[in-house]
Amino acid sequence: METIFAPLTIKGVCSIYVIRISGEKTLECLKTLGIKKELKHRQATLCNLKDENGKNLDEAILTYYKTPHSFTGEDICELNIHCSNFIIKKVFQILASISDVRLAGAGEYSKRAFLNGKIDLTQAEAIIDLIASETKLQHQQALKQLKGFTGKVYQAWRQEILEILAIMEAYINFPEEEIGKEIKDEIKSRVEKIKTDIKDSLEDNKVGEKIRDGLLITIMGEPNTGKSSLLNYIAKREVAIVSDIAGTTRDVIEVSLNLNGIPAIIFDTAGIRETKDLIEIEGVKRAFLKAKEADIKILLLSTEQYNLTKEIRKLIDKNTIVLLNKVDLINEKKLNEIISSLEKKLNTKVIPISIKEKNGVQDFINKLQKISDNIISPNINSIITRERHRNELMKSLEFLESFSLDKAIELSTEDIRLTANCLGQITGKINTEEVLDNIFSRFCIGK
Ligand SMILES: Nc1nc2c(ncn2[C@@H]2O[C@H](COP(=O)(O)OP(=O)(O)OP(=O)(O)O)[C@@H](O)[C@H]2O)c(=O)[nH]1
Ligand SMILES: [Mg+2]
Repeated sequence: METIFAPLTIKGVCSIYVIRISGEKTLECLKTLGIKKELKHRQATLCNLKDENGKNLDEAILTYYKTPHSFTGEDICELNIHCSNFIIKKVFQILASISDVRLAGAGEYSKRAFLNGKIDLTQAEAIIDLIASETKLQHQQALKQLKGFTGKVYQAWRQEILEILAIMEAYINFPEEEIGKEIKDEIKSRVEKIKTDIKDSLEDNKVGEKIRDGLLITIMGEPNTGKSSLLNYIAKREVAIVSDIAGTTRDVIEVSLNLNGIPAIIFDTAGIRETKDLIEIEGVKRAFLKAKEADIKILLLSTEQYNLTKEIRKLIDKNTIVLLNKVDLINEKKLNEIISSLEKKLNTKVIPISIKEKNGVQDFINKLQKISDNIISPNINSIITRERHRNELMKSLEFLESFSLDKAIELSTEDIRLTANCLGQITGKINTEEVLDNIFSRFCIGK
């Protein structure tokens, strides 16, 4: 296999730039860079790098990892060089001039680590998640997965399935033997147990995926109630255009948020109303779609506009926060009247706010955090963190559900074998090039 090299850091205004070399020719690469010193495993060594004419190029710190005790399992050397365009270019040129040495492709280090059995696929995915993590929960989840917690669960299920498979295959190999009742009962109860475990893991409200991708929060309401003003307030910047013209927002505008460690994406949408304007019609359609896929909906009414159409009312559920904005425009008596009439009609609490005067907004944020917490907390330790894993588990469950010892043994064994395949796909015990390419192509160079 070719030896590969790539930067681990980005060129910019910084002092040190790190290049990793991995593969059989790592030591030859170092020699070509003029390094004569003997390098010790996992030890940093100060070295002089030379150019192709043997002239001093840089003073660098090199860390060497001897195969198989490295990230990729191959010989690795990490060069900490000075971040100069000239030095970087020279080192790249010198390395690329060696035969069978080339620049690494996207995700190639992690792919080699996987192929050499250093990490499983869930751990490879966790590397991407860890690097992308922005909130405490994302960080915790990715780290747990990187430590192998997720992979171990899938592995244990697969192992159990493989043991059941072994028992059943023995009977296929010796057809004259009848499966005794005791063994049948044992197989049945072991299959039942895994089925329950997989079912339980699937009933997690997709919290693992929500932690990765963020809770979806949609602000909706009639035109001019202050939806864009609310988004800007939450985002602490002017992301959306605010105006007193009804129908200002026509597309979906999104902002990422960190709700006390919980990642979220909040969407501002077009004001919902009947209109003949084609662009606005499309905006309203998108607003409804966003409201439907949201984990949390914020229905924004205003003291100028608090009538509710049937369509909007239908969208209200237990994860909807109803806000009455622009309370600065009316007196307290009128406000109390409106609030109590709305609460009676909608059978839910209505929070009065004035975005203009920043009144009541904290009550709203507290409520938003409480609802987010209620969605995430019950399943905070869910195992599934990606749709890919969920799909394989759903397929596994289908095979286990179709499994029955009343079928011909060859058929029931096939259900178990297919279950093992699906579970194997998650950690990569059974790998198809397609799955691998799909996963590693999401990495960038140097990972
Ligand atoms: N008095 C008062 N005016 C407000 C308040 N919040 C927003 N506004 C004003 O209400 C008008 C509409 O605000 P937007 O945020 O554009 O409303 P919107 O709901 O996004 O409107 P569309 O995009 O048309 O659906 C603007 O003139 C805002 O300045 C408030 O708390 N009090
Ligand atoms: Mg708007």
